[in-house]
Amino acid sequence: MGSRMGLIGCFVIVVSVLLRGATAATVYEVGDSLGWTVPPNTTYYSTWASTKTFFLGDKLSFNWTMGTHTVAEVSKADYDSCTKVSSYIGSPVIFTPPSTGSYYFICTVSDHCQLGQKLAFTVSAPNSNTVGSPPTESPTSAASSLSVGALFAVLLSAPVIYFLA
Ligand SMILES: [Cu+2]
Repeated sequence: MGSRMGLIGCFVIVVSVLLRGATAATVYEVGDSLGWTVPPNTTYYSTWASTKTFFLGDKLSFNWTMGTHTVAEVSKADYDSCTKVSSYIGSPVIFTPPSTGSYYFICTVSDHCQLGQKLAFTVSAPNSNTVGSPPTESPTSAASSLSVGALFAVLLSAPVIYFLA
């Protein structure tokens, strides 16, 4: 009875892992551990964004604990010229992109934007590996199905080990 429950439990875990992989939205901490602040260099946030792929449904969390900052969504022109516009002032500011496309954010406090506290990123449609996507996405999906397969094998082998012991 106990081993049967174990098998069912493993099955439930595998199914929920598979479902999560298909539908989970990611919450990105802007700047990771640095948060949203005046960065050590002016390319900090563009470098940060370049390491991520943002999909519709993901969220970006602008967090800061030190100093005074704002979060302002601006046009590309205002992003480039650090134009001061109306903005959100409380931390954290959680932004959920409403559609695919490019987004631009700056801090409007003092000269923070000029010092590099600005973020530009592009949001893609989920499952965008249909039309017009670069073939470089294939290794990523192959890798993730590999890891799911490995997890599957580990979970399925667990009850067997239990029986032998
Ligand atoms: Cu600032």
